[in-house]
Parts: sequence; structure tokens; C-alpha cells
Amino acid sequence: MATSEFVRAVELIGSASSLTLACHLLPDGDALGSMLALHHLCRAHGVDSVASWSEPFEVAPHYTFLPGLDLTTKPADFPREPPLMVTFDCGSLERLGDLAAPARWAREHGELVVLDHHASNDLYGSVNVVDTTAAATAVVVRDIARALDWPLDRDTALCLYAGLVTDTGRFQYANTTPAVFALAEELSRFDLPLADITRQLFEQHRFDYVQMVGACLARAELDRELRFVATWVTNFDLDGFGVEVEETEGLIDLIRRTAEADIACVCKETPEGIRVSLRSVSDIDVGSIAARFGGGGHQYAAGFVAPYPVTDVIGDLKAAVRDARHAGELHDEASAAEAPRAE
Ligand SMILES: [Mn+2]
Repeated sequence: MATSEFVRAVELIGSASSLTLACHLLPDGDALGSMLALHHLCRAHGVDSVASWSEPFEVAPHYTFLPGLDLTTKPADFPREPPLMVTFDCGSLERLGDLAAPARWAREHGELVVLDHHASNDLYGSVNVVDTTAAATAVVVRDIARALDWPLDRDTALCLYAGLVTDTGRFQYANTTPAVFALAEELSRFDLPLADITRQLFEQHRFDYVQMVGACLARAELDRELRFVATWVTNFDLDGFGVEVEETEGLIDLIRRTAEADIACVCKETPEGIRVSLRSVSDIDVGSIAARFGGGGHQYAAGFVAPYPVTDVIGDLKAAVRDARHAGELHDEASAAEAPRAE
């Protein structure tokens, strides 16, 4: 990917003596992995770097093994006026939370380099490297490192691999291309503990969490006509089972196993509102559904935050899914009408 924006990003990062790095709030494996990877590379090449994300400045238990978390900086200590800031896996300024203000400063007075792969990215940087063909932001960081001629080390490779394996759902989602396997092969050569990484990221949970999942799956609702399945996590669940909301990231991957549905939804009560995760295993684009609610994402994985009760969110979502299916049917009918008849 050698667009002029990419070339500019490489120039800026390659000539910097210091860099500030930030990923989206409530970071996932790709946000953390891609940011920490560049953090490691900067340190290896004599570039002072600071890496952070918004409060709550915590990571889910399944990410605590990532090397470099001990080298991150609390958002309160993040530079207020960074001359050069790079953001990772973040589609909008708002998703930077507490770090939106320094990003705004960087954009107006310095440079704000946005590295991302979300089609919904609103291009809020002064330099926007948004590669929608990349399976993960980790892929974009690998491209940047290659252009800089910065060789990878084992910690960097591990962080990039975590991003890649997270965003491809361990090489299961539709974004799993030959290029993804090629990068995974390259990274795995750093003697990465692949089985351990997979278990840490996807398999291993506290017993309290496993029991809470049982309760959430038991209450799931299936709309067979809409092929839509949804469940929710309340504050009562979290308190009762002693589970942090960050731990519940994998719940959507359990509910999306439902054969009678091709769109899955998990709603979670959080201080900022109902956080909604959507997954699609059909050609219904949940990214555009999420966009109707002020969120974003991809065709197969998307989300948004709604400031009203779970039952209302699910009701509104069903209406949106119905519209999307109806639009799809109209399109299919139109295509069928245009198609030449065999008889
Ligand atoms: Mn990502």
C-alpha cells in the first residue's frame, strides 16, 4: 500500500525523534497489539515513544500477556501538546476518549497520523493511512515497518500476531486471506508460542466468567424470521458474578454460533450506555447497521453505544435488520428481473 498518505506517514515516523502513540478506548487485541508493536520498534530504533489509551486504563485479562504493557503511560501523563501523534485501530476522535484532546492539538499544530483498517474511519488525522483491505491494523504497522526498513524482533512479532489473530477470529473470519496467512507465517518464525497465545486470547476464562456466560446464553432471544439472535449483560450480572465488562469480549463469538441466525448481537450495560456488538455471517452489512446508530465497524463485525435501555436497543436493531433484509430482497428481485431467462 504505497499511497501518498502512506509515504507521508513513513516519512514522519522515520524522521521523528519522539512519538506519541494511542489506540482506541477499551482496546482489543488489534488496538493494543498494533500500538505496542510500533512502541517496541521505536524503542529499538532510538525513537522516544509514549503509548497510552483512555481511562479506564486497564486491559482485559486475556491481553495481560502482551509484552510492553509495562512500558505504557497513564492517560493523565500523556503529552497535552504532542507534535507528532499516531493512532491505531481507531475510527474517530471520539473513540480516543481522554486522548482526543491531544490528538486534536497534534492535528492543528503538528501532525496526527491515523493507522487503521476500518471502512467507517472518518479520516480525522492530518495523515490518514486507512487500508480497508487489511485484515487488522497490525497489517498496516507491518507495512510501515517494512517501508522504514525496521526489522521485527520477537516482542514486536508477538504483538502483531496478537492483532492479526484477534481481528481474523483466529483465521476464521471472511477477512482471512492468503496475505493474512503469509504474515502469520512470517511472524510465527519468531518462535512464538502459538498455542499459548490462542489459549490466552480465546480459550481461558475465570470460572466466574464461565458461569456468567451460562446465564447470558440461557436468556438469549432468537428471532427465527429475522435470523437474529441477541443476548445482554447487565450490571447485575457483572456484580453478581464478579466479572469486569472487559472480560466479556468473547461472548459474541459464542452467541454467533447459533445456526438459526446469521446476525448476532450482545448488549452490555456500561457507564457510557449500552455497548452493542454485532456480527454477521451473511451478506447483511452490520457495519452500515451500526452506522445508523452512530457506530461503525466492518461488514461482518461492528458496534455502537446507545443511551437507552436494552429492550429498546434490541427492538430498534430488529427494525434495522428488517430494513436491511428488505433492501437485500428488493435488490435480489431487481437482479433476477434483469437476468436473462433460460426458457
Ligand atoms: Mn482492528
